[in-house]
Amino acid sequence: KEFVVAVCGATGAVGQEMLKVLEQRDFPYSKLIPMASARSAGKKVMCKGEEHTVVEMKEDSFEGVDIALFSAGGSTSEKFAPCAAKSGCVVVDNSSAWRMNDECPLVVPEVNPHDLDWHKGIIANPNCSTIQMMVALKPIHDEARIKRVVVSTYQAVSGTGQKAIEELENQVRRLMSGQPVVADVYPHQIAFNCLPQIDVFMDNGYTKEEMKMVNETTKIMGDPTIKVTATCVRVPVFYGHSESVNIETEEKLTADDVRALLAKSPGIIIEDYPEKKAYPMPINAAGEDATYIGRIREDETIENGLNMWIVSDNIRKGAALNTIQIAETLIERDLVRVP
Ligand code: A2P
Ligand code: 11C
Repeated sequence: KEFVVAVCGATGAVGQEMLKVLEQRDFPYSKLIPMASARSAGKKVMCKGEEHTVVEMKEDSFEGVDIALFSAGGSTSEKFAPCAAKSGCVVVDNSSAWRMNDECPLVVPEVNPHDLDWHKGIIANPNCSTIQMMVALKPIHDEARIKRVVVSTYQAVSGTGQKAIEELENQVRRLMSGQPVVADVYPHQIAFNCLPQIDVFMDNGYTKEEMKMVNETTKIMGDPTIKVTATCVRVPVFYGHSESVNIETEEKLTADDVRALLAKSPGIIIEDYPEKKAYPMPINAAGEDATYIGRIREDETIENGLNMWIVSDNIRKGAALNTIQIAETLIERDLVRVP
């Protein structure tokens, strides 16, 4: 069977990557409808060698659409996803709007595909930094029960969207030619800098991005007892989020145990050869599908502790690819319908 598929936010950083992933995986659509704001109506996008015209997303745009892949920002999803679901279209939403809603499964297909079984029309795609950490942590949790996670992230500007990619490019160019820089998307210069703020600050002193990692982890793992604390940092990298993760487990796992376990787990490539100076780096993960894991070590300061370094392309596994893998899993499980 083939499906009518809408890509909502088709002109954005993630939407453009969704079109690439649909093509690369030969996703079974009979019709593709790229949607964006009125600003982009009439623009052309390509998929599977065919040109498609972008249409303005409106409340009645979803009649006859089977699957809508949303990446057009939180407020747009809040407004349009319910309209889509009401007209019988299954929404896979990449924004943060629906993630913690009890009616919406929050899914990483390698981790909790079974949660798709109870969807009611809107399925949420987790935050990019959460997704790659889940791919790495799930096999360890199943084997040794994770008690606590301490994570620090090094996140690429593409996570913010197309305008932020351009801002880093422009700032680098201006600085290299001795001109003053303008910060518009970010509160400070991002070129040659690190910003320990991603998204807005909350009352508890953490940022919203940090709290997404905390809250989304327990929902995806289906285990409220896992404790997570996070520090999220924006770095001047275009594509690929990196994470330093410290894990405390109930049972003992050696570094060799973890390497063997993760090497046979889905979606993971181990790159851990210190003698060859080989470890995951965003420049190598960019454009790839896997989550790369290296620097696996036992934490010598506690009884059952591990350290590792996790890198993945935030636009692919962190967004477009995971969204499309969710849609593929819906098809496999015969769940492309709104109950
Ligand atoms: P547009 O290009 O017409 O503004 P990014 O995350 O890279 O900034 O991309 C955001 C995506 O979401 C773009 O495709 C953008 O379309 C789309 N978008 C933003 N606001 C709306 C809206 N109100 N209705 C439909 N699409 C929207
Ligand atoms: C970033 N993780 O890198 C964010 C982008 O909740 O979907 C994704 C924001 C979200 O800036």
